[in-house]
Amino acid sequence: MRIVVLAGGIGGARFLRGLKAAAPDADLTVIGNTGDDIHLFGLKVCPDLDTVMYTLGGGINEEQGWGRTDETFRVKEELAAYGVGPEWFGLGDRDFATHIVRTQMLGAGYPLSAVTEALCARWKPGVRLLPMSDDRVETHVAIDDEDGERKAVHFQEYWVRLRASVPAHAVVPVGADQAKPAPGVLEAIAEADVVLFPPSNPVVSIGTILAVPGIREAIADAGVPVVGLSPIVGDAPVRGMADKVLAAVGVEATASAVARHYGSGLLDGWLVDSVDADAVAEVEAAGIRCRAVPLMMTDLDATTAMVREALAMAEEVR
Ligand code: GDP
Ligand code: FO1
Ligand code: CA
Repeated sequence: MRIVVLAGGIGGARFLRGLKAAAPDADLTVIGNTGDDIHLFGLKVCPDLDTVMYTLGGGINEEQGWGRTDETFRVKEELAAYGVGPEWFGLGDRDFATHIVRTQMLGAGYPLSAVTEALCARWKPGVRLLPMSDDRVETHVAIDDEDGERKAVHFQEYWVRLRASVPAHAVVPVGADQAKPAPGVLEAIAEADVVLFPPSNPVVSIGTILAVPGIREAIADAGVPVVGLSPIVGDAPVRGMADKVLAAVGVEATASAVARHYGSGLLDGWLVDSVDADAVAEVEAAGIRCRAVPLMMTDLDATTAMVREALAMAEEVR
């Protein structure tokens, strides 16, 4: 079975661990979000691609969910001693090596998709990890600064420095409208038997991938089951601040509103957590098959069970 998964960082990566366990013989292609990418100290950092790669390859800091295990911050300290920031973004020494290799290869002319493949040759994530695009896309967030002036900041500045503590007026994947899907993306979708949306952020992870022209259309045209899982449980994100960016696109932070935001033109099936059983009827009324099951990825067994429910729903709607 060929399965395509659209993934952000932590939510996507943890889901993929369960998918590998639930479908060990499946051919898995992951289309990763690159809208979170940022250039720092002259280096290209791809947080969501790296989170998937490190998580599936055994190099992730488990507690944090991003960055490397056994990490040190000597380089960051030395940069700070020169007064060179930003200090609010924690790039560790081991992680730096990834960004150096990536930036060197990009400078030599390799596209991001080829660079990602080369990095994965070390980490062997057990999936084919494709960036959504080789073209530069950077998510920016419109906020009001201290003087009440509207300005745009990079998504990482909004998320990591500001901790989404101020309202997001708009979320813009800058460059997405001109971006082309990376080589292999549209082909993988066209050849897929199932497309899954893990409980990744619907706006800044999956929404950004869908904003690359051609990807949404390819999924809708593939004629295969498209099944998603809610990142919102009990009217709040399980982790992070997805409610803040959902508000920016006018979507309530509920499991039902997120499903209706994707819409029946895209989604065939949707899983909500057991605590959100009330949402099932509303989602089904919108033309999307829905069921309430445990959706907390507390350990691999729970995650695997959750993935099995998603695959079962795919068969039901096929
Ligand atoms: P990011 O790029 O690191 O923010 O990760 P993703 O976009 O892939 O996923 C983030 C989303 O995962 C958040 O909105 C969380 O609510 C959701 N999430 C994290 N852990 C869980 C979980 O155990 N269950 C569910 N249902 N959602 C989760
Ligand atoms: N997230 C943080 O909250 N603080 C950090 O300092 C931070 C550093 C960082 C470095 C590399 C990397 O791959 C990811 C990193 N993240 C950090 C996570 C990441 O930027 C965000 O959680 C996601 O992009 C949000 O979707
Ligand atoms: Ca992300």
